Amino acid sequence: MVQWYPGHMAKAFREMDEKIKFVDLVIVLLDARVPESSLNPEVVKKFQNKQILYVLTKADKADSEQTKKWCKHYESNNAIVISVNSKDSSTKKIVMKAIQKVLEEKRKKDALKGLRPRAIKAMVVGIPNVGKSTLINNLSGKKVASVGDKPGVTKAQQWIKLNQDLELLDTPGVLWPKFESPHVGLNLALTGAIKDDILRLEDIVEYGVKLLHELYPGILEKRYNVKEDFINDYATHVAKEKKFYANGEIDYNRVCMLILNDLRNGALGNITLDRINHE
Ligand SMILES: Nc1nc2c(ncn2[C@@H]2O[C@H](COP(=O)(O)OP(=O)(O)OP(=O)(O)O)[C@@H](O)[C@H]2O)c(=O)[nH]1
Ligand SMILES: [Mg+2]
Repeated sequence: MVQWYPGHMAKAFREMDEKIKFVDLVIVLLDARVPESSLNPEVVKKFQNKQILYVLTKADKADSEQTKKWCKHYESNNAIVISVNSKDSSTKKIVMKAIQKVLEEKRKKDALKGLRPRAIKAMVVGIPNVGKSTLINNLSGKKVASVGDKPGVTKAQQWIKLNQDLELLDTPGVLWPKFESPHVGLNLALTGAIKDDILRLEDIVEYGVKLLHELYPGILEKRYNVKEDFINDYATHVAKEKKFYANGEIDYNRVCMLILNDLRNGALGNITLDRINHE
């Protein structure tokens, strides 16, 4: 049994309940490269009565055409959606404006009731490694939360007071117990939300190679300087080109790590692995 939903994640998910009543807004982060696979259905359910801002992160690594389509898709369900590079200096302004937009209605209602505006409390949630802590650091202008390029960096909730008007709650990344399809798990493994020792490296890469071949024909061939039959025998081709052999045998592990890292760090170009099927 594949175990991507360990006990500490279930606990982190439950701990969100204790904060729900204190927050005005939930900021749900999705990975722009997998905007559907990274949407946790349990999170959607948990926060269905809350004001939500959706932020597609890592847009700088995603296919911009697809990002536009995904934003439109989620907006058509009346959601407020933005896409950002959480590491970019222009992002703070975009996020702050979107937060105001989400809370506009509530503010008007409060004003009519004669209530004075209070500090906004927002909970930042999303799958592991999606960039929650990075975004919080960007908004605060200094390193207040630990970040790292692996899932499971944030271990506990942490309130971060940005100023008199806004407080953010950083939370540990959570997945959900049962994926709708194996593709979801593989997409999340490819983009780095699931720890690398959970699924077989070769299975992840084999799936990734097939998918990239279908969605972006030619990008793998171009990157690895190979032409024929890449899809059926990618390991042989890459090993030959890169001289990845150990004791005269193909070093599969090295081949797979190269492709996986190239995909994750953007060396293959801007890619989005989820497609909207019903346009
Ligand atoms: N290119 C790019 N990298 C990003 C972006 N946002 C985050 N990252 C990188 O993604 C990695 C994970 O970022 P974190 O902020 O630690 O992610 P997290 O969601 O807090 O992860 P957990 O605490 O493990 O749940 C880091 O290497 C960040 O530099 C983005 O918008 N663009
Ligand atoms: Mg974190």
